[in-house]
Amino acid sequence: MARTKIALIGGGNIGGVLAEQAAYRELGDVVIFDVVEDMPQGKALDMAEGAPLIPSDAKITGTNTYEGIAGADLVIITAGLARKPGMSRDDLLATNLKIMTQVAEGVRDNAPDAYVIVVSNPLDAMVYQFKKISGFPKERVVGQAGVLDSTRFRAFVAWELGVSVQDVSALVLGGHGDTMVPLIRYCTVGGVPVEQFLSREKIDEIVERTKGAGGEVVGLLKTGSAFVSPAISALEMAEAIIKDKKRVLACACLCEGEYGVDGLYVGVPCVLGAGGVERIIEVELDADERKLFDASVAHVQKLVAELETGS
Ligand code: TXD
Repeated sequence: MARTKIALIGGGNIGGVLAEQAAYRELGDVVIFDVVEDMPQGKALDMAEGAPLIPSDAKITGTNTYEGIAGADLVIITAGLARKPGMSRDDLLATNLKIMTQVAEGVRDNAPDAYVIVVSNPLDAMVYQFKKISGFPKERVVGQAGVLDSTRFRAFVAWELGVSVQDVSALVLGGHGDTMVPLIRYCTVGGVPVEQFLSREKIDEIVERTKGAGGEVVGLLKTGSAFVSPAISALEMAEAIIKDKKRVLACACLCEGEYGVDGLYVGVPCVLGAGGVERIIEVELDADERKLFDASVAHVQKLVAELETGS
């Protein structure tokens, strides 16, 4: 049986970590596509030469043509500009919209049966654009944001309590931006609600840090944005699909009625397995959570409206 073929569109910071981890964990054979000549080939060669030490028999190659991704089973898209200090994710819309349109055409024409995970920012608008241009069914097009926002929330809670990161579970819904909605009531430590461990003030501090976590890293790096944690987050989703794990993860899914949202990609919990987004889970939101979620959806709606007018 042939190994799963994983195509990475964009071989920059996130694409590089994705390639390394996907291949070294033997999730599948990996091909890196980028518009920069020779760069994906160089990264692939470097990783392939390290593979005997891991050891991994997965093949890693690089390409500058879409024919190179032909027949991919899974595609992860990180192509596009990343933030620099002072920029919001939304500032990337116009440039990344053009890039995403080209990418969607390339994937549609060369890997028509692929499952697709979009990572490029502004995430909720980019995954919407990919779906629109590719015409792929909604089960096969999903965006990565909630896994990253949730893992950041988990890390902050675990550090505060001095417990294993593994024992903290968290759920962050809504758009991937300042309006994201970390759900305090659904954050647990070893199954116990976090509110039994931390004061409201402390929790609020952690929520604010989670919302600004991407910006905090950008401010320190200065030359780009976070790339290890976003790559590992996307891989968590990729693995759920490849291994049919039916993981319950917060992902940007096309909502068609769920949560009262119609026709927009927003972060909601879903079951990810061999069928892609197999189902969206509707958790109960109280009045305050609902208000925050609706505000986040309104923000995504505004971005998508800008996208539709081509700005
Ligand atoms: O959680 C999330 N969703 C994210 C998303 C978390 C962090 C950063 N996130 C976004 O991912 C970020 O704002 C960017 O929009 C993407 C990629 O971030 P990365 O840090 O990997 O950016 P790089 O290092 O600049 O890499 C982008 C690559 C680079 O090699 C370009 O040459 C390439 O994209 N690129 C293209 N590839 C294919 N096709 C086209 N047209 C193209 N244009 C540029």
